[in-house]
Amino acid sequence: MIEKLRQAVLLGDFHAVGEITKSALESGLSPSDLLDQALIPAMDIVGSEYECGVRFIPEMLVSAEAMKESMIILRPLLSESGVAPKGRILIGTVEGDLHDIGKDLVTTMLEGAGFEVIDLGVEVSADRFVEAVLEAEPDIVALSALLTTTMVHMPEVIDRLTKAGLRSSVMIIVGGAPVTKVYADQIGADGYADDAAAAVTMVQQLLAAGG
Ligand code: B1M
Repeated sequence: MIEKLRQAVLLGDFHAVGEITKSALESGLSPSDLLDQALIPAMDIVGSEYECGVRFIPEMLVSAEAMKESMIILRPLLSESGVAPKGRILIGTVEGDLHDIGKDLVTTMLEGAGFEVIDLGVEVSADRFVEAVLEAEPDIVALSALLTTTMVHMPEVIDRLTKAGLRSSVMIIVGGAPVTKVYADQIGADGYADDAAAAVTMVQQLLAAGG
């Protein structure tokens, strides 16, 4: 079942992805089994094939859309919680970057852990983050970037928040494939997480430490 799902994502077969996801859940596999063993590994293969020149952007997009078909089914299961919000998180993918699957996964896991999440979407400018912080007064701002060329917008957001006098009222966490703990420290972020589960732990730790 796992292998079938991985193959269906690789082929970008939307219909099969939906059907296999449902059957796999019925057969007792958990949403995180499907995510960790089929969906994320499939996207890693897609990325490697793109890098090697055997896959092109439209094919990469078709696989991403197929993965989303599965996520539509998995998301409510991953975010089942029923607990009162433990804090408010503002999340977005930074300017120039339209990758949203990882950000959406972080959002889902945070919601599942009982946080209220306001998702600003993709290609979010530093100014938009500042505006949204003023409007929503979140506890934490979460920045995602998937490109080495867009992660440079993370310090820009931090800088803009500082200039707007808002830096001390929010904590900032960063993540995404090219982002590292060293980079997070360099740019003055409060936290870094390398996957969605770690993002939940990081948010919990920061809120516990910050009171
Ligand atoms: Co893009 N792409 N892409 N792409 N793409 C990558 C990222 C790439 C690594 C592929 C490769 O070359 N091997 C490469 C980046 C190289 C680099 O900069 N280092 C790349 C490139 C080059 C590009 C374009 C520039 C291609 C081009 O046009 N020439 C272009 C850029 C467009 C743009 O953004 N302006 C582009 C376009 C696209 C598509 C539109 C076709 C599509 C995105 C569709 C979508 O998101 N709606 C796409 C895809 C699908 C990928 C790969 C194949 C898969 C990304 C993904 O969804 N992974 C990717 C290769 C790869 O990652 N294996 C690739 C699954 C997802 C669950 O993982 O997003 O890493 P990820 O999220 C993880 C963690 O990173 C972390 O938790 C998540 C869950 O565990 N995380 C956080 C993410 N955000 C976090 C925030 C946190 C904490 C953790 O706290 C705030």
